[in-house]
Amino acid sequence: MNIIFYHPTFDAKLWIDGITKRLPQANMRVWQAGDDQPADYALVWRPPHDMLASRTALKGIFALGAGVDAILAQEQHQPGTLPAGVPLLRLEDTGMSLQMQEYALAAVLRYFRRMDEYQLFQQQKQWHALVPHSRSDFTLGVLGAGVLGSSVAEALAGMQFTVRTWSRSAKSQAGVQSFYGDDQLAAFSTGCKVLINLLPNTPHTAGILNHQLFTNMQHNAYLINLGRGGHLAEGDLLRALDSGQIAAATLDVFTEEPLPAMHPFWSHPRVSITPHVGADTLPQEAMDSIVSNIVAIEEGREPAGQVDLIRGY
Ligand code: NDP
Ligand code: OXD
Repeated sequence: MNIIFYHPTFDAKLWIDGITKRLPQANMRVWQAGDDQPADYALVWRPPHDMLASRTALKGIFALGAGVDAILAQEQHQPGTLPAGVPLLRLEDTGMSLQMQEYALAAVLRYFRRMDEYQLFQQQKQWHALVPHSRSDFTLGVLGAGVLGSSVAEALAGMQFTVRTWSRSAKSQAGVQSFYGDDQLAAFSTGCKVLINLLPNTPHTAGILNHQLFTNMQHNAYLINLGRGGHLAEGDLLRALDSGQIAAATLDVFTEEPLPAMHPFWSHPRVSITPHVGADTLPQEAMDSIVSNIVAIEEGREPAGQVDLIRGY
């Protein structure tokens, strides 16, 4: 079995050693330009067009992350990036859910307990107690109720917050109110104090964090974007921060990464930035999952995490 690997930053040796330890029959190599030798599987992140273009004999392409918007966008611009008929598989959880729960809880509790405001008071040497937020007014909305969104909703509901999710299909999750479909987006967002975005970036969801959505929320609401930069209408957020519609935002993902030095988000006093670290790909967990999927394919079973190319996630 031949496996090719391409990732712009990951430690290739760690991945080759890890996969071949789990699958001793595998012969794995880093793909280099010009390599057109046979391969059965590919493990990739933002692969060069030439890597996969003519490889219709592949049995699976494994994206080394949860979101597949970059590789699908590449396919749009350079058709053939993904060879026809080859399944594209993504990472489902593999240790990302817990990281997302940590991030979302940290950001929500910082706003709920007004830590961001006390931080500013400290800079001014102000000893001033604010009125605590009330849980009953602090409705949390999670956009996306998939692997990561549902896990975040569960953690927040476990902290006794009122939690809603929004997805394409209806969900049934203890302690969480499910809204679904375009028709219910307004009802979902109306009255939310915090929105946490964990949608995949697709043509349908791009730009969804916009003026209309912000005005449905409570005044002085909070935004936490953990999905993709393409979900956010940046100008709308800056205007909503100016008007007080949005009190503060925590942003982990951006249209252009790294965020350019001149971008107004960097110096905005009510924008908190992290460098796309909501949930990292954990190599050992990811390798376990990829190898069990390869074994499934080899044994003729359905692998997990298959991307629906039409839906875009
Ligand atoms: P899933 O595919 O498991 O979940 C996606 C969810 O979004 C599903 O609930 C789906 O609805 C919903 N959804 C998709 N399209 C629509 C739509 N048009 N209208 C309403 N709901 C929609 O993905 P994951 O939870 O694994 O990951 C979500 C995203 O998180 C990734 O795509 C990636 O962009 C981002 N991410 C960010 C990271 C970071 O470090 N910041 C790390 C990892 C991921 P339904 O369930 O009905 O299909
Ligand atoms: C991912 C990401 O999709 O890193 O895994 O954002």
